[in-house]
Amino acid sequence: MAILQILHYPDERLHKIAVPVADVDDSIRKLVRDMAETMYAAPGIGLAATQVDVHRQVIVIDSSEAKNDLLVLINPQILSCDGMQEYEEGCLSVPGVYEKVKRPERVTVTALDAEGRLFTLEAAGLLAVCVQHEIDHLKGKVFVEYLSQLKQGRIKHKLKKRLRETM
Ligand code: GNR
Ligand code: NI
Repeated sequence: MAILQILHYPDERLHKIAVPVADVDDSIRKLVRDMAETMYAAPGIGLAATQVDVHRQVIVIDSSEAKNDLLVLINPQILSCDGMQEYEEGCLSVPGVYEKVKRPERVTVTALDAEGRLFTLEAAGLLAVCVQHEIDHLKGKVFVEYLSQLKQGRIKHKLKKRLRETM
């Protein structure tokens, strides 16, 4: 297993569009294991392949308290969503920034698991937030893009400054 390097906003590679996985093979299962290790080590409750500069539709999530419920979503598709909730989001690609984002409260998603089997997930609350946040990453979208231009500019400035200081 390996800990992968996570891209930091405003890296333009975070805006690449991930392509679907044609075949869930051993190389994809290795990517899933490495992404899970990276997510748990961070620690985070989700990670999209885009964040580790792999532009394939692969997501890992574990929003359980005990950190023992790994969810793997390959080629996820949102079938339906309803309701609305506001949640203070964070992102491993935007360290130290937490901002409220409004999203649907419930989503129904289909995806392939690590064995390539199709399944349906009905998510609500934090899990629904996380699923939507990760699917956005695969589409090249970072949660700060839901914020005002003013806030986005401030966040870019802050992260670029921090990057300079740690070099
Ligand atoms: O670890 C994470 N926590 C989190 C909290 C609120 C809303 C979304 C998230 S996802 C984030 C990990 C991450 O950046 N995934 O892309
Ligand atoms: Ni994120």
